[in-house]
Amino acid sequence: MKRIIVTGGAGFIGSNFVHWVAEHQPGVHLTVLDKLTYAGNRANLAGVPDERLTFVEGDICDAALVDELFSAADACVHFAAESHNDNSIADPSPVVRTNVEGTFTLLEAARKHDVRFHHISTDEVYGDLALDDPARFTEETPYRPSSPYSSTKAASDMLVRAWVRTYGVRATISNCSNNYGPYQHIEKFIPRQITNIVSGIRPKLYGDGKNVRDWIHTEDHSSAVWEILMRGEIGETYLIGADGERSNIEVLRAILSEMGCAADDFDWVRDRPGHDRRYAIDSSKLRRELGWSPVHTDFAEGLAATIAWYRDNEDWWRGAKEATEAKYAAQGQ
Ligand code: NAD
Ligand code: TDX
Repeated sequence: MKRIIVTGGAGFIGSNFVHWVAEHQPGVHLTVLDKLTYAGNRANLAGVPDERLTFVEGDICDAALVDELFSAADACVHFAAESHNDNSIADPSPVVRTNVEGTFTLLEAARKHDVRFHHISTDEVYGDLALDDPARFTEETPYRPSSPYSSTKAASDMLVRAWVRTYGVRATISNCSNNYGPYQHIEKFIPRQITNIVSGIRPKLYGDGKNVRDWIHTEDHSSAVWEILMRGEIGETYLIGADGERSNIEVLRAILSEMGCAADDFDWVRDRPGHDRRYAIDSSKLRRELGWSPVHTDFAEGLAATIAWYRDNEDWWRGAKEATEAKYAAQGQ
């Protein structure tokens, strides 16, 4: 696989994947297809050598463009999505279009041109777990999505499975837990709190702060996706996670402490409607069958590096801060 299309490669996880491949996999050429929505940023790809990368600004729902790109590709790794739950609750329309219709458009091109397809999905398709439930999600957990965002990700997973079985499309799916690291949009939990503190705004915690997310460093997500793309079994689903369960209040207190603030220096705000309580991934299939394991196993260290990145790259996020906070303020968050 020498020619790989990366959809959503100017977003958070997609751009980290492009950097990871450029650094670790010589001989691979990447074509990024990205619409550059509010969440996409061409600057996320700065530093990737020109000869390794072609950047195409465009929409994954544009069938003619997608067909042209797939006619000259060996594989596609599909990251592009409307990825934020709060936005999907405020306005589900672009979420349904990009996540469902966009995935359909890509699958049709993969079918026509026999392109290997890897679909990036989320643990949120499984709904949530109770805080005291000993269970974690596995590949066999039934789908039970809660939000407009997670329901469209579930729908796109179902399309992929149907295109494998009906048309023989060579596809795999991965469902990953919450990512953190550089280049994450400041609407998301960890970068929002870091950039709030840098800006003199108090961090904002939803509900009772006890909701649990299972954190993984985005570089570990990239290495797992690469293993699945190279050695995963067609038609299979792999869960990606790094045993990183933490409550939101625990993560916020770690940020406050690392940034020299008092433990109660934050505001409680309105909860997210339908807020999932807990996510937890059992990634033993991926570890057992493909031999993958995470490198970033020290969350405190990964968080400190992420805080340092946002402090050092204020130019990257400053322009989006006011509008992001105004949107949250209008929602009581
Ligand atoms: P992001 O919002 O940071 O980036 C999404 C990218 O997709 C942006 O560059 C945007 O411009 C692009 N895009 C959006 N609509 C498009 C369209 N119609 N055509 C072409 N490009 C379009 O998202 P992210 O957090 O990097 O998530 C990437 C993928 O990983 C998504 O599929 C998401 O569901 C999945 N995922 C995310 C997480 C997480 O913690 N962020 C966890 C598990 C899975
Ligand atoms: O200001 C905040 N305060 C707060 O308490 C924000 C923005 C969030 N939260 C809470 C809500 C969640 O319990 O923090 C948790 C994490 O929130 P998000 O960063 O919005 O992530 P989440 O909703 O868990 O979804 C993320 O992980 C799974 C990604 O955005 C999805 O794309 C991915 O599928």
